[in-house]
Amino acid sequence: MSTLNNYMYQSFNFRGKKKLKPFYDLVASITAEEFGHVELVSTTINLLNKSSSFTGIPDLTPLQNAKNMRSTQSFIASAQASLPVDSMGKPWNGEYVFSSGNLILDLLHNFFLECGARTHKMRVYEMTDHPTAREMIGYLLVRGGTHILAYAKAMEMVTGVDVTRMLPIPNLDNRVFDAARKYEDRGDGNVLFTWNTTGDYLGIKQIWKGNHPQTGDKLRVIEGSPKGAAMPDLDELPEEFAPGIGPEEFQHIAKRLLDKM
Ligand code: MN3
Repeated sequence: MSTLNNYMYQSFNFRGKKKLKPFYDLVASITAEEFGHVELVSTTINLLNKSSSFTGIPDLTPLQNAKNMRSTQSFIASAQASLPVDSMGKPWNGEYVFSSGNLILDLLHNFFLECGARTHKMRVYEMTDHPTAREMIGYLLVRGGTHILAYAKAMEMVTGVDVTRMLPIPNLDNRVFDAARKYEDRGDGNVLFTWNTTGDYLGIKQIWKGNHPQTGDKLRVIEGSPKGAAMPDLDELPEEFAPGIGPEEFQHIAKRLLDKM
């Protein structure tokens, strides 16, 4: 949420888009990627909550497990789904957006934000061996790594300071993580996308070039978006009244019980 909204407002507010096109293109195209990442995390949360309840009439207490869940609110205010809150339920808010209008300061902030996000991902990875969670974290570790490098290279272009010498933060290679290794081997860590096929945002080629400072691999810009994968069709949850249209099974059970009364 923070990377998406920070880059989104910075791109909307960007001054000197023509003169500083590579930097505008970088912030704008990474915004597009972050939108996809929020959806990926949201989908993962929905999948992880699977089987925390059962389908049954209210008197059977089908949501009984929710009482002892960390985010009980997710079972009350939503149907066991994602909400823009942290792991303790504290809501995300607009104060987390930094859009100073100063390009170096914004790039520095974005670099910090991505390094912080990388730290959080690594810690959450250490908390769970759930394959769905790990798959998501492994993939995002690799993609987040490209964003860290992209902002480091952008800062180097503006200031001459070789920020890439600080990397990786934290100092641990992505290949240590089982779930990240295949994405590294596939070369996902060397690619930036334009998320567009009309020739816009190709200015990122002026920043994303040369070789990866850790692997030596050639950095590539791909015009367009990554291939993606099929979206899971999330099951209906009659016990949460979701989606609430045509939960046949639930209606039948309830009707049978009422008929008996
Ligand atoms: Mn990112």
